Amino acid sequence: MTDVADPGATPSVGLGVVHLFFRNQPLADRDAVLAAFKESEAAGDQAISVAMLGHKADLAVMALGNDLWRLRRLQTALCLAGLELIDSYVSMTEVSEYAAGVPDEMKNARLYPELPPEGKTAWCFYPMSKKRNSDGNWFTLPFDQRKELMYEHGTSGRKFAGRLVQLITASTGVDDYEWGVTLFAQRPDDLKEVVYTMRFDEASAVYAEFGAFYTGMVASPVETLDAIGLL
Ligand code: 76R
Repeated sequence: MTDVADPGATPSVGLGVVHLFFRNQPLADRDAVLAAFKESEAAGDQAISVAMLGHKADLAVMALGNDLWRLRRLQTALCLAGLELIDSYVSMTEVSEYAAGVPDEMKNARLYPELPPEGKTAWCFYPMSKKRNSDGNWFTLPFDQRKELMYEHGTSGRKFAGRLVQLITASTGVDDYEWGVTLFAQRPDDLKEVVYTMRFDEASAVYAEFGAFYTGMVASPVETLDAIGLL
């Protein structure tokens, strides 16, 4: 990571994260898009490219770095390359308050993940919040009860060990939901199965609210641009 000058653009711990969703455009400039990825990588950031399925987007770029100005520069470069930015999500890496007791190594993997995980190219992203309604309010539950529910959540999640990596990034106060959920899996049906399985955990069944789901395959920028027809 390079040194950072503006504290207002630098999380005191962890990394800034931006998920950018683009539609390919007839006049987009392939070389300029590839140069934007290179510049981001050279600056020490991670920018993961994903070839998306369906109408919601053609290309997703998930970028992580400790200087939000650099993330902004990547966004600018991709827009100037002629891609149309059609959706986005802003968040930051964090260690969940329910994981405060885990070993430092696990905390570091949450705060400073190295992405993408090898062999896990099936990808999805969606934002989620915990309910704050009269029929269920996560935030009025005592901490011990929330911790117990998250323990149940973690236990069902660990059944997918080896098949799937979750990256939860926090967005309370900076985007419309409370977290961004990014999943990297071996197979597309792992994505479906983990989300379905967790629906039965009380923390999700009673308290979770979801935004739009996005799905695609992680690949190198070159492969991704080939796949979306930006030649
Ligand atoms: O960090 C850890 O691995 C400790 C256990 C754990 C925490 C604290 C954990 C494990 N999660 C945690 C926090 Mn998760 N997770 C989701 C979703 O579809 C849904 O119902 C929700 C979307 C999935 C699929 C998933 C998978 N998790 C969180 C939080 C933050 C809550 C907070 O801080 O208040 C959210 C929003 C969330 C949502 N979770 C796991 C998984 C999986 C697969 C695991 C096991 C991970 C592993 O063992 O590596």
